[in-house]
Amino acid sequence: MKDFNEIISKFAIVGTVAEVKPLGNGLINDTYIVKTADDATPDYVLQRINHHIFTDVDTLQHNIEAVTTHIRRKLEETGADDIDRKVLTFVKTTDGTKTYYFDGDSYWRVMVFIPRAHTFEAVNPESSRNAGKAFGNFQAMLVDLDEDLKESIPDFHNMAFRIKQLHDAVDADAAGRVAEVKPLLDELESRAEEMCKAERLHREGKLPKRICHCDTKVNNMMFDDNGEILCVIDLDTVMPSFIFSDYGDFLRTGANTLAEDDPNIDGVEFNMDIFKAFTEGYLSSAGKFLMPIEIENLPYAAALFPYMQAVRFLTDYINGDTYYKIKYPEHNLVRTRNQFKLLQSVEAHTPEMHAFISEQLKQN
Ligand code: GN1
Ligand code: MG
Repeated sequence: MKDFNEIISKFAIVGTVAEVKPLGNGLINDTYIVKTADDATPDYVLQRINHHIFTDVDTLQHNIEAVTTHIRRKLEETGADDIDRKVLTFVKTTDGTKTYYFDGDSYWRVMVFIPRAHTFEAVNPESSRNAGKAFGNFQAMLVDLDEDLKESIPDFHNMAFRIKQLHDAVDADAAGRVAEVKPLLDELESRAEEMCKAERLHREGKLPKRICHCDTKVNNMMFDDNGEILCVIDLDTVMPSFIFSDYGDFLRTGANTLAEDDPNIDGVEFNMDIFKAFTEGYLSSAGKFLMPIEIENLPYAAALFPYMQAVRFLTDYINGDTYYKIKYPEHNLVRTRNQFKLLQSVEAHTPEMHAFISEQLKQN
């Protein structure tokens, strides 16, 4: 067990640490809440950054600082209230130079805990509409960020790259699991070319990259007591990407009738009420900067993310579970089947999605 007090003492926090406890259920970093003794001082969130995944922590924290500073300035300009609950605040080290600390083994960072805020694992149509508005607004605020952010994980949402990783895993067959998953592999393979459409359009100069969140899972949003969105959290993957990343990854988690690892595969469906509410919210704030080609391809984005996640989970299963935290040996396989079923349901609803979006555009 790490000496948390020692680590926290490297950061310029105010107050005395009373208690440190695990927080949340991310699959990548380790997160703790740091409670301070006095009600007058804020509590904090301490995170050990997974530097096997985020190998360039300096770039990572640079991106996060650039984005949070820019958003804070935007909120100030528009006269927003309660700004400290609407954007994350990272605490500098005591020498004032960095927002992370390396203890010789692990990288740590500290942010101010946002009080009276909640995260959820599931959403309803109303919270989805708010979420759509919030993620659209997040992208809109960053449209004029005057800096080229680097990718904190190179090729993170590059579908062609993810397929190549799957192929490499199959060739190595490190855990001897390939034979067992052959039918799934065939299903994924048959869609590979179609799913690389975004990269193709980008190469042809038709589709831009913009700064996106790239992990818009439902539980990466903070809601206040009234169900309104406060802010978007978990900014590790903020980087240039296609807007499909944020739109698609929200629906992948929010519109799934079950959790992404629920083994009841038959119960997995794409919830069109969530789709409609989220899309309405998203277009209301992002519609003003989106290009027609981005809007036309929103249904493609809804399919792309369950597909990409199925490819990533299956790759990890074949590799012998080296990336995602698992709770039991078949966990990544269950996740893959779940995401594949979601994809099939998205495919069945695609014409309906196009029709809904056309209707929305006529009304706006
Ligand atoms: C990871 O850390 P967490 O749970 O927010 C992953 C996402 C996946 C997600 C699947 C850096 O996110 O890309 O969509 O798990 N993040 C990284 O649940 O790989
Ligand atoms: Mg998370």
